[in-house]
Amino acid sequence: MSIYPAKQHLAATAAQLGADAGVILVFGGSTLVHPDSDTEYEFHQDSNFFYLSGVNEPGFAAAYDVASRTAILFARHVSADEAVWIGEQPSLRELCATYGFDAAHPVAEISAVISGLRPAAVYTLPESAERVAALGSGSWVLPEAALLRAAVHEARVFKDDAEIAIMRRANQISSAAHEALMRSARAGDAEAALRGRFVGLTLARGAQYEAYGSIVAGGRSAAVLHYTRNGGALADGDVVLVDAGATCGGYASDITRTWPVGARFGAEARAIYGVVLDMQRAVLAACAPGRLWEDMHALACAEAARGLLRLGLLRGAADSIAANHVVGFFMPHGIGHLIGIDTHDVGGYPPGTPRIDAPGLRYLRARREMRARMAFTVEPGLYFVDAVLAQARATPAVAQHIDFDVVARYRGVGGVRIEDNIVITESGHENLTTCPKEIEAIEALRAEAYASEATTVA
Ligand SMILES: [Mn+2]
Repeated sequence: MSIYPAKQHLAATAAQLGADAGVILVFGGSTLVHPDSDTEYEFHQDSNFFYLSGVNEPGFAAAYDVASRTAILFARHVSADEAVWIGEQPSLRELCATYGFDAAHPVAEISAVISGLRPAAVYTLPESAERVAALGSGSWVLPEAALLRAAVHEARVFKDDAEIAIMRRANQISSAAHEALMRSARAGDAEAALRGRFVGLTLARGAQYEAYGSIVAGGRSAAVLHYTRNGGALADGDVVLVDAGATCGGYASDITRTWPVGARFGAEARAIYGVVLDMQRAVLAACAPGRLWEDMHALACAEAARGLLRLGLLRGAADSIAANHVVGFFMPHGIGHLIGIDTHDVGGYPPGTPRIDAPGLRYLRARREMRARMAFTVEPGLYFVDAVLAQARATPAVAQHIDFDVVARYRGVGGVRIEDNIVITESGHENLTTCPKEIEAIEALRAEAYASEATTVA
């Protein structure tokens, strides 16, 4: 595998910082142990540190001398005793080559190496501030840690070619696993078993771990947006919502597909699925540089209103439905979020950007103009959440637009979400997610699941 472009990320961060001198110095994460035990938590690197170093090991630090553009890695000390358990650490020379740094030293030498650079200032992140202050013992100029944090976040928003290639791979691996579930799951399967299959398939193809707790929600459970209990079983006649994505090479994927447990969608599920698919198509067609992310949310709501009016769940004038945020009671989340090293990636609300306080919109995780190299999820959904519908009923301006008798007929659908990951390009966007979402394609895969069952029985 090619070298992670950490040095370019250090330079991009320095550019965002607007400083032409000084040193960036940051510490990575350490291992954590369960209380009163010697069992370690699975190690997850600090995301900002990973971006700046490419190192996915505990106990490291990294520095960048802005003026000379020198990247310096500080390697943890592995004693002979520790090496028995975790293996030998590569030499400093090997670490330099592996991570693309100009120099490497043991962490014990940080203070001497940094002081030797006579830095005008030492920029660090809030998580590292205390340790950096202690190492400088009063002799270093330490600007507010929020400055570097804002610079790293902004640099992370724009993905370079190497990052896009990794994200494409994460999406391919996760998409293939979603497709495998569609072609194999059967009524009676435990939700947890589908999660296990997803994890097994993605790890087998080189993924590191789940990017987030997978959601496998059959029937009414899909009305719980973050249903990670996965404690039920798939029932014939239901749809199942699978929101699962693997992290590969440090980058998350976040994909949702919703499909029938039986071989075909029932009438109500098919109708709602069709509306959600139209919502996603409308948004994807508009994703391009210069467009505002909150306008994508409005576009999805307008398309949803059209579909729900056609089906009779809504009634009245489209402008009044929009003004009263009626669709927010069926899609109580935002249209999508930035994605990268973190599933909900940094930079959605640049400093000073307020949230919009309206149903659905208040959970929008990004408000900014789309620009090339930004990566987003596009995840429209429609849900029948009893508590939210009760709120709608109790709000006359909203209730006037809803036919609750018709809504009751759709309640069993639970919820439908379709989620893809995209990267904005100069002319539009690239969709990184490759698994099927058209109704015919999904039903063809579901038919395979039951065809193989027939074979097994015979
Ligand atoms: Mn998402």
